[in-house]
Amino acid sequence: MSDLTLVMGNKAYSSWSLRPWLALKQAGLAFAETVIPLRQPDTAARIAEHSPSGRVPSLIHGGLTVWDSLAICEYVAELAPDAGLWPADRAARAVARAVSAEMHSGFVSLRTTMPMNLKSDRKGQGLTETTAADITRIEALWADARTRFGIPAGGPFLFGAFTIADAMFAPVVTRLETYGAPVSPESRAYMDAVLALPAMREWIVAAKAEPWEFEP
Ligand SMILES: N[C@@H](CCC(=O)N[C@@H](CS)C(=O)NCC(=O)O)C(=O)O
Repeated sequence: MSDLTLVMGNKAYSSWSLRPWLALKQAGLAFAETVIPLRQPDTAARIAEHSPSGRVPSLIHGGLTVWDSLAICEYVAELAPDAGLWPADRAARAVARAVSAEMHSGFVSLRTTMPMNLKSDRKGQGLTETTAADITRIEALWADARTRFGIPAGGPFLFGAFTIADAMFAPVVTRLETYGAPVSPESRAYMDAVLALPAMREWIVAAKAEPWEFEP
């Protein structure tokens, strides 16, 4: 039995939960899941039992609670130092942290008009002017990381092998897929690499099988 528990929203809609869940999976750490379905009458009360911020995800490790998706990813990287969740090269690692932070604090329009929804196909929806600008920036950021670090390192992800930066952008990948946003062939190849991860497939299959339905 693992002493790690990830308290998370349900998989169809909780984009923030996907990030640390994927980092834990890619690190090969065993963990239990406590799933709290979002937008239910008791959601807030149930989250409050596990997270001081009133938000999920939250990672429970013995007596320690770590809330916030990026802080959890950082903690997972420390728990599994051999998993390479940050690039080994200092410059690559700095840029990986910068793009992760940019994702964590930005792209509000994309989040608003293209909320993560793994239960429906919304091709052609959500592409406002401001969301298109967010996507332009994301594609530029992906291209820069791939050109300077990912391609030279020889892997399909932003910095070559999978890192926390890819975990941070995994919900963006599902959004662009769900809403059918037009992207470059290079972005498409990166998205396909993320979607092909066994852990991503596992998450998406589980999300589609969930009983809870609403329109985020
Ligand atoms: N910055 C936080 C944001 C977490 C967040 O907004 N989580 C949403 C679910 S995806 C939440 O808990 N919402 C509360 C609710 O729906 O009641 C993080 O990175 O973990």
